[in-house]
Amino acid sequence: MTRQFQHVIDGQSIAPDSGEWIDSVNPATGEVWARFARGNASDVAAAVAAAVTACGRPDWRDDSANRSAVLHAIADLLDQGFEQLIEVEVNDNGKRIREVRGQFAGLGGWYRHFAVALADLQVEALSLDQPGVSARLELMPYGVVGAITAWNSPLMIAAWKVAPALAGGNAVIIKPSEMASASTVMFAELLAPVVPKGLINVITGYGHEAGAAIVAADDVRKVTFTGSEIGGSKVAATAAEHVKPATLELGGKSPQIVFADADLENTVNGVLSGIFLSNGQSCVAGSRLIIQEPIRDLFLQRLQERVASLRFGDPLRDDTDIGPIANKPQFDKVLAMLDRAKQAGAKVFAGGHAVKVEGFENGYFIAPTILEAVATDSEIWQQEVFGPVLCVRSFATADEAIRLANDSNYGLAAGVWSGDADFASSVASRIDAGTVYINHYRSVSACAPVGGIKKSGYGRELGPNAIRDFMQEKAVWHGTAPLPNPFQR
Ligand code: TXE
Repeated sequence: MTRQFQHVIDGQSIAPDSGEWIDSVNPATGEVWARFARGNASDVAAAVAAAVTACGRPDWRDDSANRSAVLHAIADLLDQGFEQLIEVEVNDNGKRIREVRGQFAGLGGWYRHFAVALADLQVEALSLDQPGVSARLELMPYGVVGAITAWNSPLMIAAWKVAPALAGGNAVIIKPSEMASASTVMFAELLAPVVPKGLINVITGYGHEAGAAIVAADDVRKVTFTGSEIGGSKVAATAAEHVKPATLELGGKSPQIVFADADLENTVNGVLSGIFLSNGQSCVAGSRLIIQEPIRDLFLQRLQERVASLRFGDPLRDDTDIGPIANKPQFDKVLAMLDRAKQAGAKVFAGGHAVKVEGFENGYFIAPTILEAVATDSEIWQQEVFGPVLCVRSFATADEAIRLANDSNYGLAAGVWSGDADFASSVASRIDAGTVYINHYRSVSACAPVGGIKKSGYGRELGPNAIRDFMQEKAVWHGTAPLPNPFQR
């Protein structure tokens, strides 16, 4: 039976004003399993009105102890209730249940971190360079924040935006992807008993309709976006037109630089998890393997062996290694890029094609793919695939490796693998990316900023400034000496 997911506005489940719905296809079966409300400007206006009221209440805006208590309550409820969100997420985007369970078991932790961190938001005295005055720095919330998220990890991406935004005294309107909205709607409904009405609203629908209406709404004072480069640039343009800041977390083509002295098995594990977890549908996917010539053949052989042993299957089963690609447009996009790469002469070491899985014949499965790009200006080497595709090039010297790594329009993440920690550290300093991992990959922490440079976007999420990024500074001046007559002759 098709399940139905409505908007969540002012703590209530609300049907779409348009009366229209968007089908969601289960990517393992190819069948419609749910439908989402098709949001429009009228739905957005209702959510904005609720959010304005909610974040204007003094017990929210001015009471950090209350905000902390609400965030703790959200964290507790997620710790107790996350299991009930897992299956809808797997049905929606095909992510393996083990990965979804791992992400959801950690959801409460993001909210708990910011429940504690907001205690650091103290009013600061400013030391001025003038006599007769003193001043202090206050932080004030923006008010209503629009949080636009993608289909690959909807609730983790939402947590990175919602938790610090609430900690800073804002209210949020989340617009999940039209490809995978179910878990976000259920998340808001689950939290309704502990979140004051109107602080967390969810409007589902298309980006150009519901998403664009959120960005354009006058009372939405800041936007935070995760998604494609095209979507991000449209959001930024609309935000600029309406004079509001936007933070953009876009794609990547992250390099993994492997030096000949790296620990072989550890590095193989890191490279495999970097590209093939979540089928490569991760913004930090380590999709370019830049490997030193002496170990190239052995390393590729180890990767091929490991990839050959992976089991395709039902993403709801714990023993499945490879589930489907998240949706049909993404499946078609990945296969088209693979076809073009092969036509351009790429040498395929593993995969490179769709896979029929018994019992899931209409599912969107693609074999984990390893290929050697012929040219550094080829599409497959330069463009984000957002799929299970690892491109390989070899190098002789560290300078060459760094040049290859930095020859990209993106700059989100990178990995450096070497047995010499000091050397690896010096290489890391020369990589153009928002995050560089040494002999490690993929970890995220509320304490470390995440974000990109170049076409990977701008602004950061998480890290020590996460709450401040959802607040604005106010300088409050006090005169402490009598003022002279300004027109005294
Ligand atoms: O992204 P979109 P899609 C990349 C990946 C993928 C491609 C397309 O390469 O192949 O993006 O994915 C909303 N105003 N990433 O189509 O369209 C949209 O409704 C306001 C990288 O999903 O950018 C959704 O909620 N909102 C990535 C969100 O933006 C708009 C994660 C993302 O959708 C909008 C996902 C508009 N004009 C895809 N247009 C990552 N960095 O992790 C779209 N949206």
